[in-house]
Amino acid sequence: MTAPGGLFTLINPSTGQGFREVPRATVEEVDDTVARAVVAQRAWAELAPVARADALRAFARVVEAHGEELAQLEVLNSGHPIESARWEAAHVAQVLNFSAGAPERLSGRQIPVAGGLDVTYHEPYGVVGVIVPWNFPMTIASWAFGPALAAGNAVVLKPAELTPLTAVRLGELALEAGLPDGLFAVVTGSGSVVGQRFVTHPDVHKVVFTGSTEVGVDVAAGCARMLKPVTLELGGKSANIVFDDADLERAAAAVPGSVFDNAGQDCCARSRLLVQRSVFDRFLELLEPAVAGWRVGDPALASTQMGPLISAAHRDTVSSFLDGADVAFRGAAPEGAGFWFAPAVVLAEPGDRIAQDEVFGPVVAVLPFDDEADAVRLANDTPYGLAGSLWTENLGRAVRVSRGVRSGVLSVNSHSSVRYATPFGGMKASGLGRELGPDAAEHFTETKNVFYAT
Ligand code: TAP
Repeated sequence: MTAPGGLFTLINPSTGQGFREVPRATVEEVDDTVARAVVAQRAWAELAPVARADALRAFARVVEAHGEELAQLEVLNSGHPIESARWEAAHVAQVLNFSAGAPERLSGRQIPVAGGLDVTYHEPYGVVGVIVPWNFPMTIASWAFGPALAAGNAVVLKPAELTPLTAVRLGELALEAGLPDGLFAVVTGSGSVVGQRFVTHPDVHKVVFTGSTEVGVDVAAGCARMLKPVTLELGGKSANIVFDDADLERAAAAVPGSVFDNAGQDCCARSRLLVQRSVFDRFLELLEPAVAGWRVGDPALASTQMGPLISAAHRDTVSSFLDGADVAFRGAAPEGAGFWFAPAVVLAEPGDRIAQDEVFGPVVAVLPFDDEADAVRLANDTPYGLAGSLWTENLGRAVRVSRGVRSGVLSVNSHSSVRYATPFGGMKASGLGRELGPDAAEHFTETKNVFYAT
């Protein structure tokens, strides 16, 4: 295979072996794709809302029919355990089906004014540029392309260079489902070339960026220079708060899933475990067997709960967090080829690097707290504000603490964060704007007000 911008070799994180080459698009190729998207979008926006809804449902059906294929691609390219990857493929179809309800519900308003009729319309932006990271390649992409298409936009999607395969396949499946050529295009390549071109291209009218806070700030600054709206889904350092009145057995059993899921490469990972001092030792006793029982290994096996990290370089970064750390105990991981890393539970102080910075790996920092006010103070004591959990049997406390923690997504006696029907996004350095939920499609429109004199 040859490509004007060169090729990038994909590595299977379970084996460390290269298995495929993918083109790196040039700026000229991005520009050609955007030009086709501009044409496709005009026709798409003129379709009857019910026709856009039908087209998205057809896309959902094709994704469903290819769910196993998409899941297997994610196992190969990203090292996700097969059961997680199956959930992810099904979730993409659910997001499309949910988004298909939007075109016929994006109604404007009729506002009473003197001398005529005043009406608001939800107009699509035009072409939306979507930049996604490598940790959940297909689900995160769908949170943007589903509602953006529903609202009448075209989408150009840039997957992370490390994990483009499911995005590329989704682009092909959109065509198989009958979506017009150019309406949903996937461009592989680097962030500094393809992603940046989305930021600077005058015909890309909105950018959705999911990734690190550092790059997100640059993308937002570039968009500001173009007066281009941007949605940012960024990093996290979420707290999992366990009060002494909680069901401790249940809370401890849930910890591994809350932070080691996807090998901790999850923006919502509850990577700070805050435990009330009166039950601190007891809780760690309950946690140790739960961590030891967390099954790390071959992602192709249905019994596997955690696969490898994404790359050798990322494993080095994660590993550096354990240098000099007070490791309480660790789980198991395979030896040999592949970017394996045994889950780790670390005792930490609030100011420690491991208690402040996003690790993006299967490492949890445990800290004691004294009372409710202390728990809220500690939970808010990082620049981030994406997700979090609290475990308590006291309803009043659940209400007070969930209102006090500055995070976009919280769960009580649970560590779930994502549902296609509910809003998702971060506060503080974790982002700007919301995805998913009842208003998702509206976020891909701008309001036009028209006064008809009578
Ligand atoms: P980044 O390095 O920020 O990369 C994210 C995406 O941005 C990739 O597609 C990357 O392309 C692209 N990119 C890099 N530099 C760019 C630039 N100058 N202009 C435009 N695009 C650029 O993040 P990552 O390491 O892939 O992902 C991990 C981070 O994402 C973590 O901080 C995590 O918390 C965050 N994350 C947040 C969420 C939500 S929903 N809040 C979800 C998942 C992940 P290439 O890498 O291909 O060059």
